[in-house]
Amino acid sequence: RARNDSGINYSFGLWTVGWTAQDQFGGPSRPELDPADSVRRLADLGAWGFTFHDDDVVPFGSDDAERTRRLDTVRKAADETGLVIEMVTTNLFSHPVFKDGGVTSNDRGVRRYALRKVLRNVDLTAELGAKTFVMWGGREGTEYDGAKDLNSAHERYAEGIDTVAGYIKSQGYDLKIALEPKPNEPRGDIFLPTIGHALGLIAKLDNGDIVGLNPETGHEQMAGLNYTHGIAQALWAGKLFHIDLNGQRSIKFDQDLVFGHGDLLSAFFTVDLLENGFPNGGPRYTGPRHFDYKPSRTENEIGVWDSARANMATYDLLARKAAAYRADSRVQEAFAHSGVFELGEPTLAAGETVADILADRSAYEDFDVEAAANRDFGFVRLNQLALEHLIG
Ligand code: 3MF
Ligand code: MG
Ligand code: MG
Ligand code: MG
Repeated sequence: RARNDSGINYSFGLWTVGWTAQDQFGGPSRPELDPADSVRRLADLGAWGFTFHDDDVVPFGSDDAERTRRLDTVRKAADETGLVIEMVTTNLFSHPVFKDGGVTSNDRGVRRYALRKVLRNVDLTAELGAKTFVMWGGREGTEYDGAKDLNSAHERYAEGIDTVAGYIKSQGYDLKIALEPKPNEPRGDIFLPTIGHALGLIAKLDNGDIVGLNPETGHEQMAGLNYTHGIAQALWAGKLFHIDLNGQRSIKFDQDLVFGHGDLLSAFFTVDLLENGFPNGGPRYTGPRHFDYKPSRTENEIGVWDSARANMATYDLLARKAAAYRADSRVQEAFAHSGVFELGEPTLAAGETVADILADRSAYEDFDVEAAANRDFGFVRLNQLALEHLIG
């Protein structure tokens, strides 16, 4: 059920507000939060759901009794507030045992240990009723190209994901895996650096039907790529299972800014796609609007909750503006002028064969190349209308 006024299902990772703000050059600037308290605070702010890594709730190395006790406090907070535990993920990056990766570590013992940690977490995810299981391979990668047999590394990555997906099926769990691409950080180069790379790996899996993507705004932008294009291709492929929304300002370290605090125009088109779909119809994203951001290190607990609220407020604003943009008759006319609807028409007519187009003189011999080259697509006018809706 939607808790906030806009009716949009917002969700947060507990590691976002819970980040104690340590970085490469300095220690924590904030105290640890109690995860159950964070759930209650997020509920007060109007969130609909939350997500977490195993280690966000149960510190690494806890015994079974401690694990049960800690998980119960979060489960109770979810029950009390009505917040949905919609996704769970595994921390295969913090402990130094994973310094060369989890499922692609050169050390086979580490790979087997990583698989056990993931499989245990799959059981927990199913027990909690979450429907998505994210796998971000933050340490799966290298600093040096000679450090791994890169073919074996991809074989082991596929083996690891297939083993987990096969286990989900064998247990009859109603659960899908969502891979999260990222180009670098913490490794110099991470395997599955972009949405496209991950789609390529999924296509090779035996159990790829239950494996899709969890693309993060900033991760694509760190590679100089277009997030909206990326999630569009994932949608087209039927693989957009989940999303990590945030902000990033150009190609640099992973900033995890509030959604919209990076490339705002790009954020507008992301929201336009998520809320309004493709202009010519097609697959829609139906999952939660999930934020994976970090309250900046400069903020204390006031800024933590202000920034959490800012993600939802910004998304709400953009959703309203994107709705007005689509409803504007000038925009619909500009779409028509620009050929946006024309692109929805198949290039070959119904029943037309390659032989037919080869015989069609109007398609080539008699085609007026100069006239077509002179066409005004009006993309600038269309974009200006978007901008005016965004900032007007
Ligand atoms: C790192 C991330 C991760 C993933 C998380 C699973 C710590 O850049 O984005 O957050 O999102 O591991 O979703
Ligand atoms: Mg990030
Ligand atoms: Mg991140
Ligand atoms: Mg993420």
